Amino acid sequence: MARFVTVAAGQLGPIARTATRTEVVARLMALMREANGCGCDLIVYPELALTTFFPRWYFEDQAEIDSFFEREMPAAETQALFDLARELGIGFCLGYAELTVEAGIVRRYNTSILVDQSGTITLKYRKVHLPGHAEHEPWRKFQHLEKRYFEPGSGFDVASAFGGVMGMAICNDRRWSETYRVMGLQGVEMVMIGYNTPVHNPPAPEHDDLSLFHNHLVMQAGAYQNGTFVVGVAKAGLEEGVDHIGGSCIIGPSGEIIARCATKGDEIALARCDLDLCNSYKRTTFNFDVHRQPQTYGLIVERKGVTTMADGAAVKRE
Ligand code: CDV
Repeated sequence: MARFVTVAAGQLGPIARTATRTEVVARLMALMREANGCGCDLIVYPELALTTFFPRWYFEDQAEIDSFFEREMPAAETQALFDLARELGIGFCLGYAELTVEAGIVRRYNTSILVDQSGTITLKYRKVHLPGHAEHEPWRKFQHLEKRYFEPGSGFDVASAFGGVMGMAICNDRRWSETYRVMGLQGVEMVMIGYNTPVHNPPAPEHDDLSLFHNHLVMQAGAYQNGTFVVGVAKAGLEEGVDHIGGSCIIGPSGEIIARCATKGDEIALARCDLDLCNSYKRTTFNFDVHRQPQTYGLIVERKGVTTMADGAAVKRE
């Protein structure tokens, strides 16, 4: 029996700093209703989908920083989204800033959850690759303080849900081949990735014109090389003076984009994904059991940065 998942990329346009959770959740619910009306089983929302992208600002007041975080999921303002999902029988993937207390220590993560059609959280993922910087860098047009406001998560788990093997990653994770391969080794069939990507890259403005190209390049490569669907979903448009790419899309295991958003506002793009299409890639070109040579890949986990050989001696590249 074929395993179809009809999935929507639930792209958001900008969220103002003054927007309340209730206002944002109303927008998420409108997209959910639209996706449900189109027969979707699942809708994927962006990274940090409940607030503006706050790491663009340097804050000193911890209470102000914490105002962007969720202490509970669902909480009073987000309960309505869970209720609607249960009522409609649709699942969702949602990114948010998570504040939790572990053994008496406050932890802050950039998190995504996968919620099934009964409104139950089936998988939680905490962003591993946190981009940007930890200190205030006033020379930038805007900050990217994820390394200050979050700590990294610890793994790329997958879950059996929606009739397949589902995984998540968040924004910068999508640029790292390790992200997809760790899930590929667990048989992932659909990777859901929310993102907030400014068009302008302050340390490398020469990349600005390539932002959309790089967005699709990495997700299409990750999909093909692991025989999986990838759903990439933007918070797009001009948010608090910073322009963010759109380009939300659904990619098949062939690496081809099979659906994509056309605007930089609230919009869904959807595809009926036959998860069994993954098998053709997983059993042939990317049959890991047959073709991988893990005994030659040791450096990938042993070494973090680049060491080059200069004059026969190992030299660490700064
Ligand atoms: N939210 C992100 O992780 N954004 C990064 C930017 C800073 C480059 C990204 O990889 O899209």
